Amino acid sequence: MPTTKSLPEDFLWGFATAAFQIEGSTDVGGRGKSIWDDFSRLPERTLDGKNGDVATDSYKRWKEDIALLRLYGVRAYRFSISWPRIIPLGGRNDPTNPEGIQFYSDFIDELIYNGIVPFVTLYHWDLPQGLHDRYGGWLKKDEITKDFVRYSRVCFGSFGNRVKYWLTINEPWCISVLGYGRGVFAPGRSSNRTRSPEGDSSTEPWIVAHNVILSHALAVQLYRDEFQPTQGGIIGITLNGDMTIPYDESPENIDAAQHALDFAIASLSQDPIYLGYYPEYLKQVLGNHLPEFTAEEWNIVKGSSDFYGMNTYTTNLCKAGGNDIFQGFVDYTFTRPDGTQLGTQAQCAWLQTYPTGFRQLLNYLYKRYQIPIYVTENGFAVMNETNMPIDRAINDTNRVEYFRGNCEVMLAAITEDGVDIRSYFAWSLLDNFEWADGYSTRFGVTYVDYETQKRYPKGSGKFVSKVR
Ligand code: PNW
Repeated sequence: MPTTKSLPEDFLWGFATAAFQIEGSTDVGGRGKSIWDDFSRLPERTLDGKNGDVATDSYKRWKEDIALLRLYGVRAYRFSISWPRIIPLGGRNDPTNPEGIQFYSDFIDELIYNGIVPFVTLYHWDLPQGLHDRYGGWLKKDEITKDFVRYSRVCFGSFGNRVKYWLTINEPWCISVLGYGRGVFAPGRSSNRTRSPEGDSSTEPWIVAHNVILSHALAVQLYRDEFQPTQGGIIGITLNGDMTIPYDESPENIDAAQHALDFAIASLSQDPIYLGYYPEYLKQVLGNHLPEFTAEEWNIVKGSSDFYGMNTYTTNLCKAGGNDIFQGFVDYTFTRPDGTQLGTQAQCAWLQTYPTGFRQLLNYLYKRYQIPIYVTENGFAVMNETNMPIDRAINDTNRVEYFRGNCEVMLAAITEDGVDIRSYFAWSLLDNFEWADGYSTRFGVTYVDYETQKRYPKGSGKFVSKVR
């Protein structure tokens, strides 16, 4: 078991959430609409047909959430600000909403009062619907970059005297591929016409990724120029990416695992941001569908993150010859050649426990980018937890095993491999609106009874609270 003695003194550990997944109260407090509001209300967009109107009611129960954080004794809390609460229509000339600003200001004060470090994400997928309607949101570079920078300015100006850790954007890959390629996340655009009346999966995801990266980089430039010198915080982006390993020792599958890494991890944002170029394999696959940055833009993009923000959940075995462009034409499986499973299966198909892969990925990223790593998400959804009686659900041994394994290898990566890791945020503080899965998949270390909104700490919450 990791102890206080083994993790660095100032290591930030705690739990993470995102505004749309917990707040509810979508039409309260002057909030504008986000692209997830209507999308989640459409038929068949979420597994259980539910939407984010109530979620875990955290807009109203925020003091309960902070009491939970205190109970777990965390050092830090990662949460996101809802753009449409700050600027209801979203745009650079639209009015700000004092009530929304006050909400987060009070929240931040209360965290600090309780000795909890706020770690704040500016954008966790709840784009103001107004911007999507006005000009197509993330598709329109000249508009979205300016609007995101103005939103960031309002946040740095309002909260930056107290917030010292900023994440611009959560997971460009999910925003672009799931929102504009597969069309399973808002705004649900896709070439698949049974899913979406509009969209072009061959071009839009790459345009969106490009604009997301540029918006991030411009917000960082603003922070560094105008706020960092006096506020003294750090800023970066957080990127999803899971480890990939070859299915077997055949040369084509060894290549496939590297291609998958190039595609899912290095490609869309990591290499551009940390190294200043795109990986060859990505250019090869996307050809002229990959928008290039101008020399001036590259200057802004390269080095635009003070650290590596890492969201990671699992490891995939890779086989050559897949037909899914979003995975770099590589097939993923959890079943080894001998028929055994890589790890314990989670409720979502894409997730199994595999600590060794987490350690490999930490080493791979640190070697490749040579920058401190902040683990900003890592978590597990126990199978069938939703249908269990509460007393069984809170006894979540598979989730405890997941965290035990990953925390052990993380400690080994720090102490034995010399990887510079500065934070660990378990996803998530409490069960919440799991996007397209609705409430049917639970990632929380706290069980939420959605009838009563009562919170019940699970075994995993108690376990992670001892990892420090
Ligand atoms: C992350 N995938 O999303 C998000 O940052 C969280 O908001 C979310 O609740 C959490 O992981 C658990 O899903 C992901 O399909 C969504 O590989 C989908 C994938 C990965 C990450």
